[in-house]
Amino acid sequence: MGFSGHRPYYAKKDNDRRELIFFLLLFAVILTKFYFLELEVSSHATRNPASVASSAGIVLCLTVAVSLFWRKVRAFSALTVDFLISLLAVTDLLHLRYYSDMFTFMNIGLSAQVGEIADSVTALIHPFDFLYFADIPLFIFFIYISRKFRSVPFFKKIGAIRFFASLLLIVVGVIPVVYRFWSYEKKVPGVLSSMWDRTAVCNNIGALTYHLADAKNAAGHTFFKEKISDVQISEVKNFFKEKKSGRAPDHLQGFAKGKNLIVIQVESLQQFIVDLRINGTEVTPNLNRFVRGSAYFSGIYSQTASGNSSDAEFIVNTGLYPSASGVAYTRFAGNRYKALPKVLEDKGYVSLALHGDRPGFWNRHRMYPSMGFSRFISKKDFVVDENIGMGLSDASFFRQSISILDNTQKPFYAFLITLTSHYPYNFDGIFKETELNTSPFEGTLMGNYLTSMKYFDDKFGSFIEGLRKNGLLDSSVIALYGDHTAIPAWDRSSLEKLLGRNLKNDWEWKYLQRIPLAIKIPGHQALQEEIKGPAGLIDLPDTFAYLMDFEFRTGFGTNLFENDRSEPVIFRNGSFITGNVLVEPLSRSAREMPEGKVLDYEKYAPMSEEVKKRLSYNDLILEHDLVPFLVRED
Ligand code: GP9
Ligand code: MN
Repeated sequence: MGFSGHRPYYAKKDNDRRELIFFLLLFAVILTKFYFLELEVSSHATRNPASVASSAGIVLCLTVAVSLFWRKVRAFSALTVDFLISLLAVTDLLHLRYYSDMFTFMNIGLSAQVGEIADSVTALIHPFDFLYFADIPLFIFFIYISRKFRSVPFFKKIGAIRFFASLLLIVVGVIPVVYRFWSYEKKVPGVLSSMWDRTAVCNNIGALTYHLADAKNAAGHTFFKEKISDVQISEVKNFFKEKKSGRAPDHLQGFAKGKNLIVIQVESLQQFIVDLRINGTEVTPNLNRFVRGSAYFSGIYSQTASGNSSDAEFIVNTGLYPSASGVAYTRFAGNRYKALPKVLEDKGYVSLALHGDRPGFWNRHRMYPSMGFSRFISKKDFVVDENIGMGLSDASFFRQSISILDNTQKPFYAFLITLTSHYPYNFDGIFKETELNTSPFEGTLMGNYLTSMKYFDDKFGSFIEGLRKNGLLDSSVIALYGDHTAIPAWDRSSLEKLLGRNLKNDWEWKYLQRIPLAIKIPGHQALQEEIKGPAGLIDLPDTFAYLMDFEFRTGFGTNLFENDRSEPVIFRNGSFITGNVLVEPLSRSAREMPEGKVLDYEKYAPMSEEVKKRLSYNDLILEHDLVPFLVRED
């Protein structure tokens, strides 16, 4: 080769620069790829300096780390890293186009769904996407040409100075990443482990930092899982085998067999809304009428944890408690469930979920198939003719749902989740369409909440009318409930003012944290009295099983129509309600609700142990994917 034999003195320096240029280019190119990816996530990518620094920090660590590899494999390793990271970016692109969601390592292994997207890859990929890999042949060409015209090696041995300088650069790279993790978690606590909206996380902290957080979650859940013994599995299995159902009225048993099931989960519908009047006007006249024509349960407590809406959905469909940490929908979408949609599909039903948000929000696009829904009609499928707040307006959602249900094969199980009445309840369209004098709460969170409930009620009224017209009202069990509470503790005083009662103490406040549940049974008269006993959404699958005559074997709930219910309502933090007593084992307290009379905790200690046991069984089921074992006959 040209210069061998009499190497000029500057060749060594020249050589240094070529390798440096190579890694600098690699650094810049990777960052650029993610810059463009972030524009696909949102054309208004936030890109605050801390997020940009974090992305740069990650790429710096990667490039510097790979630059320390053995000289002979350095080029190959660097280009492999480049290829893999480009593949990650393109996978994100395809996910964004297909699910409106980022790719997550948590969903790796959901084979059926990987297959589903694989079929569509050719349809989703655009010719410009190949540009994400275009740098790789250019780098190869650069190395090839450089080697052709230089005798000195392109990649150098690592000396001590370079080694320590590289370590220093890695430290420099790590600092902004740690800072961004910390600052984002501080601003939105729990966001990185819950990941309820991956695109929003990505928009806030950058795609690379999102992937790092996601990889951390996936690794944590995969590698730090405790082993489970056969004895533990049998213990959990026995619990469900021995779970007894209490006596319930015979005339309701199987009364609604073969009917359609329509479950409506209403965003932020809190119990105090039912029959509420403000300035002489009923806030939710249609809901109140529906409640009067149904079995109405006024003692239902929200059992959701950090998964909010998705936890309510999870509880209602699986009969399991939410995840102890993180969110069941994002952590355990790969599990095998015998959930309501699956059980009903096995009985010849068609199960479909309808929701006006992006399919990827809360990982629904993954979780629904796992629970056995064969169809998910999301914002991607609805005609988005009206957008309010987070997605399709309830008006349009209900209107379109009517005709979808009309055209669905019978019997069906339809799970509808509303969206417009989402915190902070102040989306423009709500006010345009709703008349309600909320004085003296106009313009406040409470005033807006009442207006959004009135908005929901108007649209719900039209939905019920639509069902009546197409005959579905008389051929379907319709259950309606609120997913979780609406008024945050900081706004306690508004609720006190609205209801004219004192809510200063925790037990008074807790009593108000109820959500309504109404079940309309076709062909059956409404129950005369509301059912006031404490219960939870976890009891819904067993209740449907009783009314519609099917078996539901893997839920922790019990039938809500049982005569002498004594089951505790269990919350994810281990506290529970039994009768009218709120028990908090962590502080060893037992108090009557809502008056707050102190009771002897010791009396409730055995039940606290039972509650703890059930929650630990729940964790084992989720962590170790035990549902298939629970239903296996052996
Ligand atoms: C969005 C909606 C979110 O799809 O369900 O509700 P949230 O979990 O924030 O209450
Ligand atoms: Mn919600």
